[in-house]
Formats: sequence, structure tokens, C-alpha cells
Amino acid sequence: MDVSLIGVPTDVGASVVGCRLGPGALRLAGIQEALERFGADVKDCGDVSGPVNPMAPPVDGYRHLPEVIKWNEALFDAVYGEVSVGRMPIMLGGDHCLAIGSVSAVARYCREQGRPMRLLWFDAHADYNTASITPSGNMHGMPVAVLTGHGPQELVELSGEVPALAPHHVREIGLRDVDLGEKRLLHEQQIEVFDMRYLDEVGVREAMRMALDDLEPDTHLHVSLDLDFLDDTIAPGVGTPVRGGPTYREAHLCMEMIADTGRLGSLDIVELNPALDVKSETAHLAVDLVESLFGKSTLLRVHQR
Ligand code: EXY
Ligand code: MN
Ligand code: MN
Ligand code: MN
Repeated sequence: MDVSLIGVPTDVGASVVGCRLGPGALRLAGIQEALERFGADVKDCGDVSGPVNPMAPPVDGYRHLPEVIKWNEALFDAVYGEVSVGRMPIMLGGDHCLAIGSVSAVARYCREQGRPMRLLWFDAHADYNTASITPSGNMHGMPVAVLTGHGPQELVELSGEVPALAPHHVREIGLRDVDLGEKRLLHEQQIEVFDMRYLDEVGVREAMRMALDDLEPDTHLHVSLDLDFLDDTIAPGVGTPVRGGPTYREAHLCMEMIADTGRLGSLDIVELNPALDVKSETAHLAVDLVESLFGKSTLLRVHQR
């Protein structure tokens, strides 16, 4: 497995700043070494660069739209370059608006290869706002809407086709803080959502089984892991924490079940805010989850089969 780490040190999509420090914190927490322990050939591509955070108010429903476009164009190129030579890009975020660029690049690659793609979006939030319904103008609350065709032209067109992804390619998992306008739009677009209530009622195992059903042998799985997916007691280092998320083991089970499919193709690790973290606990948890995503539990299970 050839992995490419791509740092995206920005928080232009958020109003709480600090995610720009995320890539360094993930490197310090040992992400490269952890991947190497699983036999991956890891290349650290360094950081993508882009404009500074102007800390400005929203304009026509978008905060920092020109800056969000610039970062995502740069990331698109970096990700497309890695994935098209057969490497697995891992984005070290950065706020969640960066998934517009990463997922658009992967979607373009999959389209060219004739491969199916599925986006697994782990988040407390739906990230399905648009300029007319957003309560904040923050673009990290909009990427899934943009990727499925709702948003500013420069971003919805990034993959070369609109939409970058059809709604049936998306699974959103762990939601528990969704705005009213988002709820309507998600429903209208028929996005498949496994919210916290659903996880409580059917259990994480069954929900993940459903989120991973009907994969083709060549399906490319893109995991977009917003660390606020996790319960805020175990992941304090995020800008928009929400109570009532998955426990440590529930989150690991999600990653382990993805590892079992053998189809992980790309990964975003986003919303880590080291300025709010407690002794790098959240950064280390992110690295632990990546280990599970790369099959940490699999060796133990071999003896039980
Ligand atoms: N739904 C709220 C908004 O759009 O402002 C909060 C979004 C937070 C997004 C975080 C990163 O996932
Ligand atoms: Mn998010
Ligand atoms: Mn979130
Ligand atoms: Mn550790």
C-alpha cells in the first residue's frame, strides 16, 4: 500500500480558528510511523498552500469564498496527482471545507477509471448547508451539498462534472446536530443518513453493515472523518464539539469494518483543532483510528476463524 500524506493547514471554512495547526499535530502524533507499522510505503507530500484566513464576515451567504476556492483548487491538483499514480491520499486537515477538493479529485479519478465510488461521511453535522439556508456562512458546513451539486459554481464544477457525486454515493454517519434547512434538503436529495438515534436503536454494527452494503469489487471508498463525529468527552480538540457521539470502541468498530472491506481508497482527517486539544488527546485518537482503518484488529481475528 502506497500512501501519500497531504497537509492542508487552513481554517478558512470555519469561524473558530485553529484547524490550520492540524497537519503538524497529526504528524507529531505519529501518523506516518503508525502507517508504516502496517507496511505502508508513506510519502509525506508536505503542505498544500493557500491564502491566509481573512477572518471576515460572510458575503452573500459565504464566508471567505475566494479563499475556500483557492485552497480547494490547490488540494484538487495535489490529490488528483497522487491518486492517479495509484497512491492513497490521506488529507491532514484543516477544516472540513477541504473535502470539496479532495472528494472532487477522487470522483474525477474514479469516473475516468470507470470505478464506482462511495463517500463515507463521519460527522456530528450534515455539512449540507447552502448560501440561502446556512445559519453561519461557514463553508465547512457545506461540502456535502457542494459535492452533490448545490453551491457556488467554481466549487460544484471542480471535478469537471456536476455534480461530482450523485446522492446515492453518499452515506452520512453519526449526525446529531443538523439545521432545519439541512434536514429538508437532505430529505429532498435522498441522502442516506445514519444519525445517532439510528445508531442507538440498531447499533453501530448493523448501521455500518448497511452503509457498506452492495459494494462492487472495485468500489473506491473515500472516508471523510470529521473528528467532531466522536463524543466530545474523548475528542475535545475540535471547533464544533457536540455531545452524544460514538464512544471510543464504537468509533473503532466503524473503522475496523471499513478495513475489512479492503476497499479504502482515500481519507480526510479534518477539524482537529490543536489549540483546543487537551495534551494532544484528539490527535492521538485520530492516529489510533487510522490504525484501525488499516487493519489493526485483523491480525487478532485470524486465529478465531
Ligand atoms: N450546521 C452548522 C453551520 O453550518 O454553521 C455547523 C456546521 C459545523 C460544521 C462542522 C465541521 O463539521
Ligand atoms: Mn464536517
Ligand atoms: Mn462536524
Ligand atoms: Mn499514540
